[in-house]
Parts: sequence; structure tokens; C-alpha cells
Amino acid sequence: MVEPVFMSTLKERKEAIERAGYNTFLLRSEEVYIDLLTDSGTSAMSDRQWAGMMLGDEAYAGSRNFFNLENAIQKYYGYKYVVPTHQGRGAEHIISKIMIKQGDFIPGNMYFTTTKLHQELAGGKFVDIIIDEAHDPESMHPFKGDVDLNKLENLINEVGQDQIAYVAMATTVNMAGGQPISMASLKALRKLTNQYGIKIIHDMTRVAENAFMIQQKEEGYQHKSVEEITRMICDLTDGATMSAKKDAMVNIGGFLAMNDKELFDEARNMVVIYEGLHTYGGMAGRDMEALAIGIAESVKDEHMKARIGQVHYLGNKLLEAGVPIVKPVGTHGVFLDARAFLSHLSQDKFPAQALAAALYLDSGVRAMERGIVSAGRDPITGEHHYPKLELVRLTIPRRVYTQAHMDVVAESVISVFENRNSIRGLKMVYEPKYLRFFQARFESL
Ligand code: P61
Repeated sequence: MVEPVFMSTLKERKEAIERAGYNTFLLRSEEVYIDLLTDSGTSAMSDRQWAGMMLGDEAYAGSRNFFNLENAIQKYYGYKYVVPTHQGRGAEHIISKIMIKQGDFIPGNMYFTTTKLHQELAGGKFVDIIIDEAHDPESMHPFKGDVDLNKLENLINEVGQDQIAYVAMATTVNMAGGQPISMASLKALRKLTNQYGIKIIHDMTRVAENAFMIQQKEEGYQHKSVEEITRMICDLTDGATMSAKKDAMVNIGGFLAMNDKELFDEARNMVVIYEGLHTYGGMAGRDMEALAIGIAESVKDEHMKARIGQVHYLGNKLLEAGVPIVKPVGTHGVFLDARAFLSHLSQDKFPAQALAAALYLDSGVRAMERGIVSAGRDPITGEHHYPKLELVRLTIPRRVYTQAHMDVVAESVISVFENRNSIRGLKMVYEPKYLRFFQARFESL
């Protein structure tokens, strides 16, 4: 299937971005030329997946598509029990409600916006235990998703193991730039958490992409397939939340998976309150079928090679031109280092937000802010969080764009970089309470 793209004039883009309050989430998709807002739900489904959409069994209970999905999850990820949800945050909501008690701590390899919010709403507090290198865009550490076990042990000693709900471990780490965790780090984390009887809950949104990076970079995995490494990762964890809109290439869907029967019974009971019956959890039968097929496609080596190869093609073009980006290039996108890019703007002038708007203005390419706006405020003090990483994410949907589109994107980023001194900061004029980056509005200073 092909989709026509829309080319606009500078005047049209100026009107559009002003109307959108300098927030790329508030643009209409029709106003966008190349859409690199997200890789979530935006990938192109395959011929097999579309064929699967025709096999929807839309029975309220016991749909055949649910059992196909359950089989795929058991086969490729190895988790015993499955609870479908409408998307990732539906799964995060349920796991947080079940496993977190008021005052608990949830250590993890860097925060994610929706994950952390659900942890807080359940009465918990997220604690960052990722290695320091993950917060440094220039660090060439090959596995910037790794956990710093000293940080975890210090937390356990400080608050006691009973106050730790679980460890939230993500493959790959989105906010760090799509950075993978190594198998060595995950094994060490498993060993330590076993000593204290702490569970690992795996945010497996981009697990196959992480597996590919292990195959490419970690000693001893060159001859293992992405499928095998994916399974090894999952086997080192106790349960998982999944936004199937990424790795698994569906437009909508997600699930919770786990090996513990008691946890499963609780989750299966909770899903009927918030999502839907336990054999659809907010998805249509046809979506579950497409998801089951997408899981099998996502762990194919040749698919990953093409997908991540395209991301690296764009990253390398920007590196060659001297544009500051997060290094090394990760898996689902290229992340511009807005702090270095717009070194004349302090963080309270929202440099990444301003840069995403400037890029849209230049060429109609839509990117996403991942800095101070995304980080939000401390729920207790009400102060802005000031994250070290102030980034703009150029996210590549799977199987959608060509290398020629990447050339256009690179050309535009380079031209904005050459004219960077003319970019002014922003002032926030509307701020919603939760996940403010989605709907906040700004004015140019
Ligand atoms: C994204 F600006 N990601 O990257 P749901 N875990 C992880 C995700 O990447 C993720 C979810 C859980 C999105 C969509 C999005 O701040 C934002 O299916 C590692 O989106 O509910 C989603 O899964 C949640 C964009 C989400 C954002 C939150 O573009």
C-alpha cells in the first residue's frame, strides 16, 4: 500500500506550527511531509498481517485469535500467561496497581513517561539505576541501557527489599536514545535480584531490537539468532509489559505476560475492569491476529538488519556532517542533542521543543521533544525535572520510508544546524497536569 505525502509552503508551515502552539503533537498529520514523531503504531503491516486482519474472530469471549496470540507469545517470548491490553500503558496501569503499594520504590534503567506516571499514581516512586554513561550523549558505551548494580544495592540497603515493588527493566531504553542493555548486565541483575527475592518486570516494547544489538555488539552472541537472543532475554525476567505498536508492527495493541500464576489471576481479574474481557483486553480479534503474525516477523534477522540499518544510515549522515546526536546510534531513531545543537539556549527556554518546531518549519519533517517538557514536574515539589538529556527524537517507523526520505531528513537537519543561531527559545503558555508534552502549548520568545 502506498500513501501520498503532502508538501507545504513555508507560509503554511508557519501558520500550522503557530496554531499547534509549537508542539508537534498538535499538528495535523496532513500538515506533515515526513512523519518521524514516533515508531508507535506507524509501521507498515505485511501482506501476512493484512491477511490475518481478514481472519478476525470477533466473538466476545474465547476468540480464536486470542489463542493464536497466546501461542505466539509463549513460543517467541516464553512467558506462560498472557493478558491482552489495548496498548502498553494499559498493561502498565494494571501491573502498577497490582504490584506497587503506597511508599514503594521501583528502580529501573531510566524512566519512561507513561510507565513512571502509572507507578506514581499507584503510590510508588521511580528510582533511576541506569549507568551514568546513559545520561551522556557523547559516551560511546556500547550498552547504555545497562544497569548500575551499585545504585540498586544502595537503594536496597537504604529502604529494604520489602519496599521494592520490582525492578523495571526496559529493552531498549527509549529515553536514552534507543540504547540496548547487554546480556551480561541483565544476567548480573538477575543474580542480584534473586538474592533478595525481587522480581524483574520487563518493558519488552523493543526487545527484538535490543536482541539484534546484542548479536551485533556483545561477545559470544554473533552466532545466535535474534529469535534466540530475544527468548534468552525474556527467560531472565519474571513478567513483562508490551506496547505491541513498536517491535510487533501493529497499529494498536499490547499485553501483560508473566510466569507467576497468582499474579496472572490478579491481572486477569483487573483487566475486565479497565480494558475488556481477558481474551481481548481492548483489542479486536483481527488486531490480535495481526499482532501474533507481527511477533513472528519482528524476530527475523533480515528484518532487523534492514530496520536498524536504515536508522544507522540516517545517524551516520548526521555524524558525518558534525551534527550533535546521541552516540552510539540506537535502534528506533536518531536523537539530536538539542543542548549542544542550541548551546545559546538555557534549558528553561525548552531548546528541544524549539528545535523540533524549527525542523518542522524548515521542511515539514515532524520529530518529538524528549527533554525538559517530557520529563515533567516532581509530583511533590512541583518543580520542573531538569534531565541531563535534552533531545529531539527522529523516530523511524518500520517498513515505511525509503533511504531517499532519510536523505531529505538529513538535508533539512543539516540546514537547520547551519542556521541554528537564529532559533529562539519558547515560553510555555498552557500546561496540562499529566504527560504535559502531549498537549502543552508554547509561544516564541
Ligand atoms: C513512543 F511521547 N512509546 O515511543 P503505549 N514503554 C515504552 C514505550 O516506548 C511506550 C510505552 C511503554 C511511544 C508512544 C508514546 O511520552 C510518550 O502503547 C518503552 O504507547 O501505551 C510508548 O506504550 C507505552 C509517545 C508514549 C510519547 C509516551 O513514541
